[in-house]
Formats: sequence, structure tokens, C-alpha cells
Amino acid sequence: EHGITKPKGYNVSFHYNPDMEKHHFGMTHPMKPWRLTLTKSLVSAYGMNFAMDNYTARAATYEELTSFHAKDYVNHLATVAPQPQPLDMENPNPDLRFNLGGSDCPLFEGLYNYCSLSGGASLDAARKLCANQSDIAIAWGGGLHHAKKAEASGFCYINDIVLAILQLLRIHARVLYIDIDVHHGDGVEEAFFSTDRVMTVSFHKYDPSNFFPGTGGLEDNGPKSEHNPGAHHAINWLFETIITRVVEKFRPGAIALQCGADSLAGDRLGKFNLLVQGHSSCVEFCKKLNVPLIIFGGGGYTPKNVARAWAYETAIAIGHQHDIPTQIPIHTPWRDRFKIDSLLPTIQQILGEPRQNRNTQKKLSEIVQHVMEQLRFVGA
Ligand code: V1S
Ligand code: CA
Ligand code: ZN
Repeated sequence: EHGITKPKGYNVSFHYNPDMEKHHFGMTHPMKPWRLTLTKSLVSAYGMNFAMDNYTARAATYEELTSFHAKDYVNHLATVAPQPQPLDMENPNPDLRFNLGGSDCPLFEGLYNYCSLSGGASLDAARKLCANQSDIAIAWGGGLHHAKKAEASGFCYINDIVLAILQLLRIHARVLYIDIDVHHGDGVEEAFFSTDRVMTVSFHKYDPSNFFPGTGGLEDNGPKSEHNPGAHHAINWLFETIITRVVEKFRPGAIALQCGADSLAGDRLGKFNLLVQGHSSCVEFCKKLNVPLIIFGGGGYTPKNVARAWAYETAIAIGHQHDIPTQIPIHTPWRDRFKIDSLLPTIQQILGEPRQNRNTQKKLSEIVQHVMEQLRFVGA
């Protein structure tokens, strides 16, 4: 009676493991795995599960984690003691090896399990695309774009996106990575810096001295040595114009889209103005390109808005965005957490007063121009 049915001949798979939410980064830490539960609760309340193949994601194996990450780093992750540790005044941060144990990447109970579940979901999603069993595969528990080969960074320990793209590269000659999280997708960019088979495009707030991670300026287009095929294959910043041109030139066999929801208005960390409508139009645009698509989560620090965005983007994947009611269903578990009962609140409802857009038209045209020039070096 909810009217949500499976689109004919079009398969969407949803990869999720409820055990992810059992993990806690600490009371004051902005990353709340519980936002995944809130998202799932909204997706199910709308009956969207009836239009998808739903899988309980498994944990990634050690072999899978080390397909990108260094063994000594993964070994360390598997064996470090969670905090709080006995206080040692001589040595206040004994585990800052691999950037672990500081305030951004704390050591918590079950950390290894949390990382493996995030990696497992993204790998399952990638394999569904490779087997041609899904047209769109969704892994909201993934998208942890800052993790490096042998280093944790910005709330990310295992780079599930890199693991998934490595799977896609077994089948596809070229994979396009797009990242709409408010932060620069530095870990994914760095992992594929020296190949021309992966193009990375991150849209983010860029302020080298005041905004994490400080990288991703316009001039960062991949190391320009003569023998590096990866040169010019990293682009940062502006959506439809840029993606259209990138797809024309690069002709990807698959697209990996990181949908970090910290670029939404009202986010606790991000300082952007996007409505769910604007954020999700990026997903809609990618779907229309008709190329196998994998969708990851990422940042997002105001759980009610994260759940709204990822539920609406799930509706887009299954093609039901125009027929679901915008009022949050009455029987949604934790419905009171949403405060406003609309799935698509207005900017006034979220912020009261919108933030000023400080990108001048001139600056924006310069960015597009710069990117177009970079693209001369891409493709046959
Ligand atoms: N912005 C921001 C921010 N806030 C925190 C933080 C706040 C409270 C805590 F209890 C712990 C950490 N850390 C940061 C940033 C990292 C942002 C990571 C974004 C991740 C993602 O959304 O892109 C993907 C999931 N860290 C910093 O700014 C670094 C510091 C430079 C300043 C803050 N201190 C705590 C660490 C060093
Ligand atoms: Ca980004
Ligand atoms: Zn982010």
C-alpha cells in the first residue's frame, strides 16, 4: 500500500550492517555511527527496502584490507588497546604511531571490527556492480576518504573507497571518483595519483590554513613528472559543467560517488549552504549518466540531516523520489529526532537565515576555465 515497487530491469542493492552503530568514537567526537541507524530507519519507514536488494554487509578480511593498506598498519589496528589506557605522564600519547590515538582518530573498543564492516560493505557493493547484478550499489557506511596506506586521518582508518575502486578496476578500464563531502578527498586522490585509470574529482571547502585537511587547491592536479601517467588526473571544485565534460573526455566504465553529508546546511562541522535537494541533485545527475554507480556515505555530523539526505538519495537510486510523501512517516522509529517533520526542510527551517555565498561569479568561472584547460590532457 506504500506503493514502493521495484523498477523493472533495474537493480539497486543496499549494503548495510547494523553492528556499525554499536561503535562509539567518544562523547565529544562529532562522528556518530548511530546516524546510519537513523538513515536505515527512515529508508525502511518509507518502504524503500521493497524496491532494492538488501544485504547485511560482512566484515572485510585481512587480505582485502591489505590490498591497499600496509600490513604493519593493519596489524597495528588489529591489536592496539582501546582507550582509555592507564595514564602515563611521561608519555601522554603512546599510540600516536600511524596517527592513531589522537582526538581525530581515537582508539575505541571494537575499532578493527568497525573498520572491517565499513570496508566489507563497500567491497560487497563493488562486487555487485562487477558481477552485473546491480546498476547502483549503495554503502552508506563507507566513504572514509582520508585514510592513507599506512596512516589514519580525519576520522578515517581504512579507506573503503580505495578498496572498492581496486575491485572495479578488475573489470573496468577507467573509474571516475566524485566526492561531494565538504572536505577534500585527499586519501583517494593520493592512492591513485600515479595512474590514468582513475580520475578523482573532489568538491570541497578550500582554505589551506583554516580548514581540514588544507589540500586540494586548483593547482593540485597530480604530480607532473614526464613519466607519470597520473598527471592531470585529479581535479578539485563545481558540479554539472565539470562532470559532463569529465565524462565526455574520460569515458569511465564505472562511477564511485562519495556523498558526505557535511556539505549540507546546518552541519556541525561543515559551513556550507546546501539543501538536501541540491546535494541529492548530484546523485540524480550521476544516475542519469547510465554508467554502473557505487554510492558511499562519508562525513555528516548533524544526524537528522544526514538521514534525510541519504534516505532521499536512496529514493533517487530506486526512482521513487517524486512519489514518496515529503512528510516523515508517522511510524518512523526515532521520528522525534527529526524535529521538523519534513524530509526536505527549507533553508529558513534549517538555519533561520541562509549563509552568505562568498563565491563570486568571477571566481567560479575561473575555476571552470581552469578545469576545462586541465581536461585537454585527458583522454585519447
Ligand atoms: N573541522 C573539524 C574537526 N573537528 C574535529 C574534532 C572535534 C571534536 C573531537 F572530539 C574530535 C575531533 N576534528 C576536526 C578535523 C577533522 C575533520 C575530518 C572530516 C572527516 C570527513 O568528513 O571528511 C570524512 C569522514 N581535524 C582538524 O581540523 C585537525 C586538528 C587539525 C584540529 C582539531 N584537533 C582536535 C585535531 C587537529
Ligand atoms: Ca569533497
Ligand atoms: Zn567531511
